[in-house]
Amino acid sequence: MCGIVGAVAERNITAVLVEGLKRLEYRGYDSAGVALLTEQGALDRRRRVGKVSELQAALQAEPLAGRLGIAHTRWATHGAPSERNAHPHFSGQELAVVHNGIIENHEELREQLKGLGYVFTSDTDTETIVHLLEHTLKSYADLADALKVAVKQLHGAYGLAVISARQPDRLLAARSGSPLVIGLGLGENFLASDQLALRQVTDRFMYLEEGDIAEIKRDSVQIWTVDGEAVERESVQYHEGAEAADKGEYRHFMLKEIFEQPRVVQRTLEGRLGSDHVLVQAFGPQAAELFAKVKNVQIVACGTSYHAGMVARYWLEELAGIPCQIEVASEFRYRKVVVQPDTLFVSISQSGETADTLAALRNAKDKAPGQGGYLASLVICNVGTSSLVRESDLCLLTQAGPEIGVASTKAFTTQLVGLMLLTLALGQVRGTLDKALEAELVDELRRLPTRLGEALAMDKTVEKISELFAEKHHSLFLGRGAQYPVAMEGALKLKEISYIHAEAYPAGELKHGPLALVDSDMPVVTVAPNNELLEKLKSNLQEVRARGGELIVFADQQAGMRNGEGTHVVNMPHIHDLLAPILYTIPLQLLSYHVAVLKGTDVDQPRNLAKSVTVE
Ligand code: HGA
Repeated sequence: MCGIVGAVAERNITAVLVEGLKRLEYRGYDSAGVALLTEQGALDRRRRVGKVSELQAALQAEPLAGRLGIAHTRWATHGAPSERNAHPHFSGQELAVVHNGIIENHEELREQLKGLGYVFTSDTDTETIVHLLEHTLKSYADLADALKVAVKQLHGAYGLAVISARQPDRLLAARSGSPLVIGLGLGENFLASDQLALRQVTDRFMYLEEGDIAEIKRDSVQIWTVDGEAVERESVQYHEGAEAADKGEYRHFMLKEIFEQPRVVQRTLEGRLGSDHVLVQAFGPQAAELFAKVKNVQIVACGTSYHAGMVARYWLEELAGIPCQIEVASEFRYRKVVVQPDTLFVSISQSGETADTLAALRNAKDKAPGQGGYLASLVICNVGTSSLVRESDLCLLTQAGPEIGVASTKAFTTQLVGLMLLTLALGQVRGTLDKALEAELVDELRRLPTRLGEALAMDKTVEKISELFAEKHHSLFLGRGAQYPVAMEGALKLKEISYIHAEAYPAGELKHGPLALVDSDMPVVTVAPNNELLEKLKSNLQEVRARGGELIVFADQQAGMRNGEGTHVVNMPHIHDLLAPILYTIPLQLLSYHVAVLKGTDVDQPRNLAKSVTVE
């Protein structure tokens, strides 16, 4: 959520830090700040509430230059978004810290440090870190030594970057629960919470692991484990072009990402399909052996990823004959669960750093298989270097590429593709999936990018329909079967970016309550399956029309649904029932996008939300 950027170089690095922040802005953006060691050898900072552009303006009005610096975009967890709470935080004039995460024992530390005479100037948990470190420096003169000792007293999660005016040749970093990556340059080195921030300056990266502490100088990097043991971390070359952080011809990142879906779905399928079957090895060398033992699946995820998991439950039970349970991670992690023998734990996360999902995985791994624990863990994730990927036994990486829009789009559809591959692989290995059906679905998956392109071509039709929402404050989304979670995802998108209250219901539940809300001010959006549930759904729609509700129906062109008074039917390309959830997501994404544009909201950075939720 928050973003960290740091640099140590022989040139002025202000522009590098600010550009890095801009690239991370999508993660969290209530305030931003930068601290530099100036030519006079003192630390100075600028902090502003709002977007990075506010900070940029402040830097233009009052320039700041230096060769060592740290910067931050904040998404407040402790203390309101305000200038005094914005990072970097100082202890005296010689030590500065930026922090991602949460220090759980901050109250206790604050009392202790106040007792030692430290004066707090913010309400953040982060400020306790900088004073604690200042205090530790009194006994351990070297910054790295002091940091190693100080972090031992922190409970919670952190990614930290530290600079000191007394040791002007180094940038210090510590990671526990929040990702950090070192960018390696020539005679200069960098640090960030996401490599995306640094692709402007380098394509060589070194990922810190849990507990690592790093001392980064212009021409060297030294890393220690949590126990103080010196370690080497492999450096890797990043290949993808830096264009991902660029909107190109599109007005918003969200729209660009919606239109990328045929390509990224194609990429997610690449190398994973045989002629008539899914390649099980795509899940890792031990996958076949493990999958053969799976008797149950437990899915855990948050937000949009949770909706992907809900679709997968229909697939896993129908296609692979495997009982499947699904729960949101923030609940699951705090609940005593009874684990059925031979249950595969599946997590889903775009970033692979979602704090609740990661905590759920760690809990799940507490007990050994056979002793009340899970058989194994598998993650469907978009970031190969993330904590969830590193800590799971198996993974399937989606190939969505960086997703900048806070409202998830291409991450969702590629997750669905990953989950369909998982379903087919499990069914295949366990012998519960009909071979002819597998071949048919593999064929359909190959055609899916084309179908998605056809759905995108309906953009103008959907844009026209979005006008129906311009003056509305509430709406209902209906679906049945595996289209119910698609309706939930459609409602979430509309809420997130247009701030219209939207709720999803399985269409059969309408008469058990929500029908009371239906009137001409409540548009009802329906994703119609083209299966045995269609006739039942048609009756549900009659119930809405009879109350004067305006209907927007996305239906298969072969379903025989017609436009009528108060009923707007959008004909969708024909697709296999089982893949319909992926296709029908597209018009719902477009609908929320166009409604948000009409309403004039901040599409890519909706209020109160942040990407990659790395705090609880
Ligand atoms: N707890 C710190 C940092 C918050 C954060 O990492 N958000 O994503 C603060 O509130 O400033």
